[in-house]
Amino acid sequence: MKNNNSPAVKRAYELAQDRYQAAGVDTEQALKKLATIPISLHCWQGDDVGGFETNAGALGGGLVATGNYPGKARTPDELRADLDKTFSLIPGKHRLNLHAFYGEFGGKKVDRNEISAEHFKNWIAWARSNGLGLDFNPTCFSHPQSADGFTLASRNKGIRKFWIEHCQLSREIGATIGKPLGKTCVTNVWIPDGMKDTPADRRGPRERLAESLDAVFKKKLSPKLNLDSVEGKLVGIGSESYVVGSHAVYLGYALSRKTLLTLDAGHYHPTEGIADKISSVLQFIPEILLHVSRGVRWDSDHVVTLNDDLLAIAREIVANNYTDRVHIGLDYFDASINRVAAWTIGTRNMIRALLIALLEPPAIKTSEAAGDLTSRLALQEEAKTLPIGAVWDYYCAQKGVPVGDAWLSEMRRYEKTVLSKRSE
Ligand code: RNT
Ligand code: ZN
Repeated sequence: MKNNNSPAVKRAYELAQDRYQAAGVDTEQALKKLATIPISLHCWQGDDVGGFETNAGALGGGLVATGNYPGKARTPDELRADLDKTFSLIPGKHRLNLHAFYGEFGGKKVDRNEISAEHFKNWIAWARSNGLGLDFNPTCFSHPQSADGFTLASRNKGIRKFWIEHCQLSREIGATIGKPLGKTCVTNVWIPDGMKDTPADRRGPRERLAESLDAVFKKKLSPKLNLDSVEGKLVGIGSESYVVGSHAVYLGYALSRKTLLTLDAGHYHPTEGIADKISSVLQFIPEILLHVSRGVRWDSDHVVTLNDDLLAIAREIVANNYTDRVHIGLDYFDASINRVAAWTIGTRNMIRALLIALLEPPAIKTSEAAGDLTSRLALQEEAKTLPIGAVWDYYCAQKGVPVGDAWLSEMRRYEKTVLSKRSE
């Protein structure tokens, strides 16, 4: 049951509206604003970071998608169909984040340093007809040239050159994508380079990385079409002792070279969140990209849940008026549950967290400004049980997507009629 026109949803909303109004919050305005914030869904949740290259190899770069839930997308058409389904369960207009190895290569071997926008023309046409924006990523893993765990920071000049070319082409594709969609593409560079055990030289690889990145970004592209971002990391599988592209490296790089910086929620110490970093780095960097993820004990890329970390991230974006400067992307991959559900759960949570932030009673901020920290804490705690659910349900109904857990039965229907017909 879709429940969309249920009078109960409307009634509950009207009661909630009164309640929020008493707290100084205009729910209509919050919903209007919410509709303008796109979330970039990561294509790689749909097939366990597999990609569509001819003779694709195993997943590399220390990335692991555990689980073998049936029905994963095997072709670009299947992945798009799964995304169509997912987008029909999520309120608002959003974006898709593509990785380079999701190109359509027509059964031919097209190496990473040979890709072009031509290989993404179906994605562009699909995004266009659905009013979606696209983002892009060079794929610097799962490839023989990254077999020893090094790419842009490799000692080997030929290997560095190969990945520089791949990243250069990726940016060009980003810019080409940006044009027909009329929406800027954010191209994010993440590389796996690092060492399992204690390095003897921490400096050399970082110098080589900076030099390679300078070559990658040498050509100026219009920021209206493409924005470049760099993503650091603390540790990875196989890079437990040293990651060349640490947070500090990329913070310095982004500041000095004027690129965007990507903050991935799973890429810091286990108790270190990214929420506090948002207003820190935005003092000095105009725009950032987020990879909203959920690490459980390590960078495990679990499906994003509505936990304190997520609420804090959304709150920092909204409370500081950063919605134009923060590009919100998701980054997780769970192969142990239905993949359409994984996308839907995480994205609905991201939007829900933004809504909660938009509904924050203004008295929280004003009490702090007045030095009344007692009221600040009291109001922060009271705000937690304001009728957010009624506003969220109404938003879903307004946007024509299932209310509450009604999306689950729609997803099950899709699973039964489409996903269960797929075999490996
Ligand atoms: C890896 C990074 C990176 C990848 C994707 C697939 O630790 O988070 O963003 O997850 O590029
Ligand atoms: Zn990431």
